Amino acid sequence: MRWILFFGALIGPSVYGREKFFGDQVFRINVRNENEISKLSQLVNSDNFTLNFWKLPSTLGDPADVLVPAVSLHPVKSFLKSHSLEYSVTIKDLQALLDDEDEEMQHNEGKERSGDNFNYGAYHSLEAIYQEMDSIVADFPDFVSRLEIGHSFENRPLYVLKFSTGKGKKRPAIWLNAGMHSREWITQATGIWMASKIVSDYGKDPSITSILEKMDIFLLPVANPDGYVYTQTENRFWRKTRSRNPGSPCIGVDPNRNWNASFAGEGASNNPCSEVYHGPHANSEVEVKSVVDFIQKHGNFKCFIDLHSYSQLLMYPYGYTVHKVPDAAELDEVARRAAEALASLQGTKYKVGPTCTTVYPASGSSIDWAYDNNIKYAFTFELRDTGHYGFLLPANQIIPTAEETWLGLKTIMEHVRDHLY
Ligand code: INF
Ligand code: ZN
Repeated sequence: MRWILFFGALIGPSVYGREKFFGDQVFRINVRNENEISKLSQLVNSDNFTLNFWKLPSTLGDPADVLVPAVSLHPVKSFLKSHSLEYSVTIKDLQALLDDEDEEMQHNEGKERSGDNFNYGAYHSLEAIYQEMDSIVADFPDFVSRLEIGHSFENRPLYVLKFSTGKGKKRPAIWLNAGMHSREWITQATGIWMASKIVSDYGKDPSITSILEKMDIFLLPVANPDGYVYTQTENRFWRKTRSRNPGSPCIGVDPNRNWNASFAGEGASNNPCSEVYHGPHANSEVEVKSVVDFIQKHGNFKCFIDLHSYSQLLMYPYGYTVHKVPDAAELDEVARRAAEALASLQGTKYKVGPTCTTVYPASGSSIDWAYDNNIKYAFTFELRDTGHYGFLLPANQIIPTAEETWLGLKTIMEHVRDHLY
């Protein structure tokens, strides 16, 4: 059922205006060696195919996932064949998956408009997520507060939930970040689910209770609100911010290359049209600068967790160099225990390691900045799945994903609680 035009006015989010992907497919391209990676980079850089890479090949040899527009299917296939690059089609009908997702969202928003409670097993508009944040604060006023740490480029508020039992005392703190890459919808959904999990389990789950007796938790469920709205109204696969790049028709900066950690180093691009464009200078993106300023002003953060999707990875610094961080052994040990805890629920397997050798070099990333600014326990989760649905993870996997991720997160937060420095 599609939204119908009443007297010219859309009665729901303008999904009608959203870009269509009829006939588009997603290819998984296997790269086995340097030579094949360099062949693939020809494909990446050739603008006559207008490809959108969902996942770049990793140092470990994991394949690349690329959205191939219908018009490019034939020429890309012949390119791959002529370069004897192996590939498979992981999503045969992208628009069909998008239609299913739209259908589900409209159906759910209709139910909520008629008074149903917030459905944590569904994807939501930015407004609905912000409303749910407010109702959590309203239900637990002396435990949860809402902070506005700044505004996005298009002037949307950046709302953070602060969970504190310390009666205003500044305790060592944990930062939970989600939705920095707007198309990674499972992360915003997991973020708001975690808010509800914390308030429902405090006082019942001894682990979260003990963590909150010693530390404060700050949660930013939608770190890139402009991008998130854009994925709902214009292009579902938008990754970056929506800032304007003077002198370029291309919009946005990759917020995970904009942090002041080997800024503009390897694994970032100076081309505003690139999905990994680092921006004109570190913290150029107000969405990044707002988090940096808040954390620096607070001065007592010990843990920074950044939720991304997809690939099922749990990574720690560095992305900007192959050199190990001084605390590599400890971070690796904690991450492996966290991945085990995560897998204990439904067997979901995560790979663990430093960003640079687990995926690829990446400068200017959030966790590298955190680590180099004395926030020792810095991790990135790449949530479900490993490419079957990719960014279009069905809503029925939201709660199972959030539940398992929570076990991994608690493992990390318990370690931080017991190893304050
Ligand atoms: N992560 C990749 C990225 O290109 C890999 C990564 C993770 C780099 C963590 C640096 C730090 O940013 C995602 N995942 O985009 O969605
Ligand atoms: Zn991401």
